[in-house]
Amino acid sequence: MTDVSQRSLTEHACRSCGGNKLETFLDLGETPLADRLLTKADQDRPELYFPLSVAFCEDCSLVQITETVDPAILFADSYPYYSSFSPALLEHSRQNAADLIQSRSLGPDNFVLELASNDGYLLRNYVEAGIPVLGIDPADGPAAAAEKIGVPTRCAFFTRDLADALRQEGVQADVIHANNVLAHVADTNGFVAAMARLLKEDGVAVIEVPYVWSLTEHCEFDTIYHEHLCYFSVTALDRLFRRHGLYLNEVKQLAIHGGSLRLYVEKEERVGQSVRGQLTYEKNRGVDSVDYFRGFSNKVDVLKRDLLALLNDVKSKGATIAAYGAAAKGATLINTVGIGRNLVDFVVDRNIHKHGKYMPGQWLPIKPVEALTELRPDYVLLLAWNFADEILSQQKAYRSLGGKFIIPIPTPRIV
Ligand code: DWN
Ligand code: ZN
Repeated sequence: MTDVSQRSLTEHACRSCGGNKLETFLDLGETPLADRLLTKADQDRPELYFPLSVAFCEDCSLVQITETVDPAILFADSYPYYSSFSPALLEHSRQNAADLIQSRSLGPDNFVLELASNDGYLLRNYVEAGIPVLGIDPADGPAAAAEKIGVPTRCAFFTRDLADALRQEGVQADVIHANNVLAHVADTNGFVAAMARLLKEDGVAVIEVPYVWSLTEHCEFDTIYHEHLCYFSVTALDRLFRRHGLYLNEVKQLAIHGGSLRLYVEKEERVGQSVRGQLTYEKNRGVDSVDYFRGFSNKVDVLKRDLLALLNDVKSKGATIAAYGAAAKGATLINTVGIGRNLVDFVVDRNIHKHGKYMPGQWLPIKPVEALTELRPDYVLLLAWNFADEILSQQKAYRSLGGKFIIPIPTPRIV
């Protein structure tokens, strides 16, 4: 056990249990906001940087960043993330909805609510099945896109007050979806309590979150950024839900986003083997203790060093390098490793809302994907490595011309 004086305890209170025994185990320095893409207008004003440190709570096992950036800065105007630009994610969501429609015999008398419904990528499947829905999302662009495809959407942050107002309106949901949002909310307990307010007694909340075990095991440190306040284990989730009279009864491990959990949370306690087994799995590996996380910082340093060495090596031999995926994780990677225009000439992305903008911190220009076959860089650093299969297959033409991809995570390699 490290001497207490050497432990970097923070003055922050735990986002879940309020405890004060938080030990910082990874410090990524000060970084820009990962999803705040830059425009030419930003060239004349300083970019916002914030500390990016990760701590472990000894009381409830929650892994969390210590800084809370105002959500109005993170998510409101010009939030660039649109879920529908990923065919893999659309299929993943379609299957999720189809399974629930079938397993719970959902129909026109039922109601499905989604928190952080983005551009309607998931709820569209219920609308097509004739099932009443409501989406809630604070980003005006994606919310407007959802309405355009017939998904009723409230453009707002999901809070206790909004839940109370919706309950007054009679909103009670058979299914509540909340994908990649629980980790994003500053008021973690308020969000869970608000969800409980709108869930029918026999309803189910189906929640997807990135899995902290995947993050540490595959060194996915680039998925750490200011939008992601929490990094969940089953152990920490179980305690969080119980605090609000909810029970994590089933869990599925998913490959999406580098390794996620799909949680089935209900008001009746009937914890199944999938949860009991994962709790035991985590306990046996020490995921519920800070010792397990203490070695992670060294793993990150080795990956950063190896990636920079690989990029410098190909560059020193006269090669040209671009990048694929103007992803939030890509912003963390380029800014914590130090990948600037000295190494990478531009980034491509399918999301048209990102074209003509620049990557945070490094001002790498973002272009349409066609730039790869037009400008033919020798190498492409795959910032959206979590979609490697889909993107490598999509980029057969570039690769057939001799183009090579550099995949940075979990170990830097050329394919
Ligand atoms: O929690 C979050 C995760 C789940 O998604 C949000 N904070 C925002 C977002 O994070 P991200 O930007 O790192 O996620 P993605 O979805 O991994 O980003 C992939 C990027 O690559 C997007 O900009 C879309 C783009 N893309 C592409 O250009 N061609 C994606 C695919 C699949 C493609 O074929
Ligand atoms: Zn805690």
